[in-house]
Amino acid sequence: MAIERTFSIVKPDAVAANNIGAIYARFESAGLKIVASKMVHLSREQAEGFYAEHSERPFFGALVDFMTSGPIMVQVLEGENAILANREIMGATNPAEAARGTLRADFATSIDENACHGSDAPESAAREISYFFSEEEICPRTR
Ligand code: IDP
Repeated sequence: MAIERTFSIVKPDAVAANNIGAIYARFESAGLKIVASKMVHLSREQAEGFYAEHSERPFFGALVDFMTSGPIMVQVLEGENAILANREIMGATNPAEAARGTLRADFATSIDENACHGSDAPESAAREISYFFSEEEICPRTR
């Protein structure tokens, strides 16, 4: 199986609810390794750039408001099929549709405030990782 890297965010709602550790525990217990991590408070420009593909959607303004409402944790996860594995750990975008035991079922309150982000493909993972991290900030495990 392929070892991949994916990009992940613990969104402002989940940071505010003190769920950083609970969410990181889900990644680690699923075998994903955190190889880079930091807390940031996005500017509007950073949030708009990150979600540029959604700029024409009706919810774009609310999404930027939410993503700049408080600090977030950004992290790079590494492991076998990490992109799909993380999407499965997260669950569906709308927590009302998310499978039991997923992050969004357990920690999200609405589609607008849905606790976490995870890249959906290798191309977006590479782009999103480089949006937040330099190569020097990523620390592959040596033991
Ligand atoms: P994803 O986060 O599961 O990959 P995307 O479709 O890429 O979902 O949407 C990005 C984010 O935009 C979602 O996580 C959610 O916060 C927000 N979003 C998506 N669709 C809607 C919607 O219909 N109403 C409100 N917010 C939405």
